Parts: sequence; C-alpha cells; structure tokens
Amino acid sequence: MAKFTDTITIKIKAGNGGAGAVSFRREKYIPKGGPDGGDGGKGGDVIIQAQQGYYNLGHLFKDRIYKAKNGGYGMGQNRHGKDGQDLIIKVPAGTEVFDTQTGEPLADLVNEGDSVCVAQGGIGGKGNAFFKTSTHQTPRFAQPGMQGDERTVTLNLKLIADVGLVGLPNVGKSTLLAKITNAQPKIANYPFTTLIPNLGVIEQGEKVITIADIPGIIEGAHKGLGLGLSFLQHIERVKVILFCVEAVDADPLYTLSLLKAELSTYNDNLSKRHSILLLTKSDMVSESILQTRIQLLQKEKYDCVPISSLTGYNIDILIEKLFLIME
Ligand SMILES: Nc1nc2c(ncn2[C@@H]2O[C@H](COP(=O)(O)OP(=O)(O)OP(=O)(O)O)[C@@H](O)[C@H]2O)c(=O)[nH]1
Ligand SMILES: [Mg+2]
Repeated sequence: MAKFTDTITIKIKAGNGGAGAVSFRREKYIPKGGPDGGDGGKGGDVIIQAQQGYYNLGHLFKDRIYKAKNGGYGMGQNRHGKDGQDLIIKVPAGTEVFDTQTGEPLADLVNEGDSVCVAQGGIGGKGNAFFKTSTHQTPRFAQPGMQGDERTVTLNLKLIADVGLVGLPNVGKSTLLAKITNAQPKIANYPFTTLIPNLGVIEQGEKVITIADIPGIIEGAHKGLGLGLSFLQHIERVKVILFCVEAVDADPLYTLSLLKAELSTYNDNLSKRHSILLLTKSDMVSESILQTRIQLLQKEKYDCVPISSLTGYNIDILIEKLFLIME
C-alpha cells in the first residue's frame, strides 16, 4: 500500500537573483564604448499549489530542501539574465500551509488550482549600464543579486469531503463506501481493516458528493486507544456525518453516545454536525428487532435509516437523502 502522509515539514529555498554584469561596448572604430552590462535575472519563487491527482502528501520528502532555480547573470550588450524557474510543489486540495517557526497559517488550499507563494526569489542585481550618469560615464561596478527567501513550512492535509463515515470498527463503513461510490477500500471481517482514510465519489449528472471513510473509533480513542483520533481531521470539513451502528448492536444509544463523546474531545463542532444515523447490516436482524431499534432511536430524535450494503436495502433512499442535503 502506498504510504499515506497527512502532515509533513519541508524546507524551501527560493532562487537567488543573478548578478548584474560589468561590461563595456566594444565596436569597431569606437575604442571606448559606454557601459552595457545588463541586469541579473530574478530568482524563482517557491509556490505550493493544490492540484488534481494528488490524494495525500506521501510524495514529499521530510529532509529534502525544495529549491527554485537561481536567476541568470546579466550579460554584455545590455542583455538581461534569465529569470530562474519557479518551483511548484504540488499537493492535494485541502492542504493547509503553516510557517513552522512562527506557526502562522500561510494558506488553506481548499480548491484545486489554489496556490500560495511561500518563498520569493531574490531580484537580480543591476548591471553597470544602470549606474551610468552624466558625471559617471564608466561605472566599473554592478550589483549582486538578492538572496532568495528561505523558510521551513509545515503542510497539513484535511481531506475535502462532503460526507464522513463514523463508527466502531467492523460495522460496515468501507463496505458502504464501496457500495455507493467508485472507491475500492479494503473490506474484511475484523476490526481496524481501514488504517488510512478512503475517499469515494457519487455522481448524479452534474452533481457530485465526496465521501470519506475513516478508521473505526473505539472508546478511549482520544487517549490513543485503537488508531486514535488524529484521522478525524479528515472529516473536520464535512457537512454531514453518517454515524454507522450495526443493527445487531443491542444498545445503539450507548454506542452513539460513545462515538459522539470521542468526537467532541477532538473537536466540539464535530459532535454537533448535521448527522444521519445508519443502522448497518440490517439484513442480520429480524424485522421486529429492526423496528424496535428504529422506534427507540427516532424517539431520541435521530434521523435513522436502516440499510444493508449486502442486499442493497435503502441504499437508493440514502443516496437521495444525501443529494437533498447537499443542495
Ligand atoms: N451481512 C452483512 N455484512 C456486512 C454488511 N456490510 C458489511 N458487512 C461485513 O462486515 C465486515 C466488516 O466490514 P467493513 O466494511 O470492513 O467494516 P468497517 O466499518 O469499514 O471496519 P473498519 O475499517 O475496521 O473500521 C465485512 O466482513 C463485511 O463483509 C451488510 O450490510 N450485511
Ligand atoms: Mg473500513
């Protein structure tokens, strides 16, 4: 499995400006031509940009210095040095950028195409032609280029999804994702099958809904039990949480309170987010048990939908509901 990285600190260095040139015109029959040293080129900037086709930060290297190109030297005959090429560091949409030293947020690249210049290239030095004045006809000096910015930045990915699946391990979250989206997550009958978030999309004509499936949560996850809670950052931006509780669960209210308590220790807003309660694997209980559970949950004002990814029961209804909420 490809490495999944959602936070990384990297060093960056913009290009230095090229030095200006010291040069004098040399033409036939003109023994002493004037100064014609051109300016140096600008150093390249370092830009971080959200681009399609990137799903996490695993392609970046922690200890590498990401450098843009230096500007070229100025040349004789008033030729300007070449500007150094910018370096574009590509990241997935949803990447936040921080200055590592100050902690200052520099950008939140929410949409593909969003970008931020995190280090400016140095400007090129002026060539000696620039310094010619009426009193100083033959300047024999030029400016060096300016140094490019250097800094350390921390990138933190918060996946962009409309809907997040939250539940205990092994309750059928990934199976549901596989059923309703294009994603092909690993599914197995044991807890903690999902170790990293999976993203899937449902398309209906022009409309698209993105769903994030995250690892299962257990009681005490906020203390690091199970896989902990750090991956909750990937559902921080969702509009709707689908709480998944197995229909065979004899105490769904307790399970829900446990899940919500864990969510609120991470971020109080998450436990208040619009939510739908899915009674998963409802093919595994009798109709009468299912009805008892639904009544209990509806009494507590839960928007409750019994589903089965195995038989397809209520899957269309769930999808319709999601598109309605997203409108
Ligand atoms: N009978 C039945 N079994 C299901 C249904 N949905 C999922 N399962 C089974 O339940 C088991 C767990 O499914 P997963 O989708 O891996 O569960 P998960 O919630 O993603 O689990 P973690 O990734 O460990 O948190 C698998 O053996 C699935 O085949 C269902 O609707 N009915
Ligand atoms: Mg899973």
